[in-house]
Amino acid sequence: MAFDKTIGLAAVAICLAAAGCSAESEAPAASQEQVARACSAIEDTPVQLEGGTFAMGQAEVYPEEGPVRQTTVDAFWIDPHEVTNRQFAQFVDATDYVTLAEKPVDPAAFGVPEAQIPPELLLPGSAVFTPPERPSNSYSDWWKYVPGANWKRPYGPNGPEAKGDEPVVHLGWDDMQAYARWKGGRMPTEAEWEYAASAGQPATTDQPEEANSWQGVFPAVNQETDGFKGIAPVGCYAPNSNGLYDMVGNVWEVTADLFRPGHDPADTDNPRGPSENQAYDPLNPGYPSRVMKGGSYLCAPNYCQRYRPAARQGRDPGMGASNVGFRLAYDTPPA
Ligand SMILES: [Ca+2]
Ligand SMILES: [Ca+2]
Repeated sequence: MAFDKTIGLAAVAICLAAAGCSAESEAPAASQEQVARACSAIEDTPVQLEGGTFAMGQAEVYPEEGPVRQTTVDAFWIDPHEVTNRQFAQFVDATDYVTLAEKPVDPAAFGVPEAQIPPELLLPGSAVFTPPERPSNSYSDWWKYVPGANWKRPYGPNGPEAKGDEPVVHLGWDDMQAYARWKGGRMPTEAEWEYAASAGQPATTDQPEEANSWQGVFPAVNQETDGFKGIAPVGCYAPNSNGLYDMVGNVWEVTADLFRPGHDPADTDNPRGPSENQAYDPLNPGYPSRVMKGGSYLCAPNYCQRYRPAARQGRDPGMGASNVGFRLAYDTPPA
């Protein structure tokens, strides 16, 4: 299945409803009140997980996360951390690959006459979190389509370059697939990802201390008591008992499964999500959204309590964002 660079309706609304599209966005600055974090260099070697059965899903938080059902996954390997800019650069150096965000947008993707599309929306770019000055409950107030934003320049053309040890962002589904093929891996299923992230621990609604999330009232007040206002390098927080870093928080991680609100209670043996016909993302209707997991540095108690293994949302395959990344799974021991 191949997707052109499509921009979902939700993403279009982001830009049309916002004050406009900006040429750059705010790069998170260090705070004097930051908690110093000891970020350790982590091996890239994937971790082997035994198969097992676990309680997948979570009840009584968000309706799309239930029902809870005992789910079995076979053994697999998984990356110990989110794919980093350093790793993605190795792929690009070897293949000259050009990501979706670095290409002009096809006007046909909008589904409206081209004359109605602001020209800047057709420039290469991506969705960047840009904190509003005032409290707001509308995501169009903090997401902006920024021409020139891509994995190399996560905050736009005038922002800092991507740092090698931070997770790669602003990738579309095809970009992630291309990297996976080159690397000899694949996207994890949602069940594999959640099994790896939950690591045998019971579900909780507590905001985790060992994860990069948001402290304060989102989107206006970021207390950053966890040490990072924006993306953190991988490995700044303690790993889970599977030896996996930043499963929860830092950046959302796209999985192989198509999205549909809620789990199929009968699909419990190595589930792979709904078929294309059954998939449906209410936030992005008409597009084959993929499930992304674990929340990001933007998840706060007052807005997005998705700093949990069971947390899931749909992700438009045609456009990345500044808080969405991925990691790979493998069926055989990686070279
Ligand atoms: Ca944070
Ligand atoms: Ca993550």
